Amino acid sequence: MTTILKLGGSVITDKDRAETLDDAALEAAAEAIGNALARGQAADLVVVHGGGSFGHVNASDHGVSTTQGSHDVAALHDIHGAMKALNGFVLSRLLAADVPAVPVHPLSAGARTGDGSLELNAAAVTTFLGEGFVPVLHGDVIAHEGAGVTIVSGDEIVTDLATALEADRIGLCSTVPGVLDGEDAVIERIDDYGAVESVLGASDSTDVTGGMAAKVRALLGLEASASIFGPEALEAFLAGERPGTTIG
Ligand code: IP8
Repeated sequence: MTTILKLGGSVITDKDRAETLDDAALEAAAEAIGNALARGQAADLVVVHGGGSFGHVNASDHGVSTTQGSHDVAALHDIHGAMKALNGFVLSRLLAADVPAVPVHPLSAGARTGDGSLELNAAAVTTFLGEGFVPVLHGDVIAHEGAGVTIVSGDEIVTDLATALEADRIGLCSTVPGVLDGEDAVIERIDDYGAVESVLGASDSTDVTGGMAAKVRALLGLEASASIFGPEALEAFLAGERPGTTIG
């Protein structure tokens, strides 16, 4: 049973203050994961995290997005360095919670072809899983044929890995308790993008990879259904429940 869990960048960082962790939230998430593993839940777990206040500002300063590339090696190191720094914090909190976490940096594990398709080599992830580790990936810069480097978001990594690993469960831990309707109530189930398009707004901080609408659209394309939920529901998700909004 393979589970892919995305920890949203806005959950684990203070999205409005440059390169600032939300350490309490990160530690709580790490503890929830550690507790689940100790109880024998979420056996084959892959963690992916977003950037939040790390990476996005660097990317936007250098004019790099998922489609707009750069050949500037300094830009590459600046963006990757910010994401690697955040990944280091995530790993340290997971290790402190007894999670056997290992980094897998997308920069060195894949590329985009000329048409922008992502080709991620999942060999390290599957082998780490088989050997009992918890691979931890993140949004990153990635080589892009004809464009230098572009951004790959954590969400894109989640959807790509979900297919490659034939994941059974996909969870996106976000700051909100699910996808919200016009009255801020959690929508229990989404099967069709058109039905919710009008209530899905854009993200309000600097986010070069695009908010809730993009998440829902990508998750609807997957074989397995996915859950979007808030940090308070992380333990429930890892225990096998479907908190928040179920997509697809
Ligand atoms: O927060 C972004 O990852 P995301 C990674 O999952 C960047 O969109 C900007 C380098």
